[in-house]
Amino acid sequence: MIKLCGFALSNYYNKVKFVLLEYGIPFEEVPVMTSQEEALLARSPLGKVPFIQTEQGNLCESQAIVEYLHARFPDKGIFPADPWEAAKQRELITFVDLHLELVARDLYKEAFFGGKLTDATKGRAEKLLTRHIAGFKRLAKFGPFLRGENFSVADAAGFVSLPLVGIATQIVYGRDFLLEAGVDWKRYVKAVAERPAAQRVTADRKAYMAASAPR
Ligand SMILES: N[C@@H](CCC(=O)N[C@@H](CS)C(=O)NCC(=O)O)C(=O)O
Repeated sequence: MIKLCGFALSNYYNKVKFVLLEYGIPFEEVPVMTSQEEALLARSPLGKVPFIQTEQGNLCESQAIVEYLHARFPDKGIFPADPWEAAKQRELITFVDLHLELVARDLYKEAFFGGKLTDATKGRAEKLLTRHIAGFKRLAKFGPFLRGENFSVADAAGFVSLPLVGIATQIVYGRDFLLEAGVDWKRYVKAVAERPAAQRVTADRKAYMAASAPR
């Protein structure tokens, strides 16, 4: 059985977990923390999570994992058969993961971990996010899902990462860049949260946070 390694606070871990749950693929969760220790680097070359353990070896990078799951379990329909629709879903995932979340990630040190960012870092992130959010808004349908009326695998990425972009910008700049640009991620997250897979991901994340909170 596939082993999903990481922890329930990680958005990329939760993206893969959401896909596994949503498409009914059996898996086991194995708690692994990020680190730069050789033992982990041998399994996940950057010491990041998530990675999966399969009969053939370890595989990291959430999107590579999702693509592997799609190829290994073709009857689960993670991506649709129509090449255009499948590509549009991949396009959205790239926007969420690369153009939004990865840029907002530079803000997490100050937003979530008590650190301080330089004005240069804040300025760079603001410039990029402003452009990338405008692009994302042109692409995503929010009808209520990213591709329109129907849930798609792109929503696994949107659900776990859009809140981080909104919350991090709100904390660092005092303005939620997504809401400000007219991307109502709160309404979107509510719609996706009706799915049992999303509910499980959220419940496990909350339980993880409660268990690791200082007493
Ligand atoms: N591109 C990677 C990103 C994974 C990632 O950034 N994971 C975070 C946790 S959410 C991590 O492991 N951070 C530790 C580090 O950067 O060393 C993916 O899609 O899986």
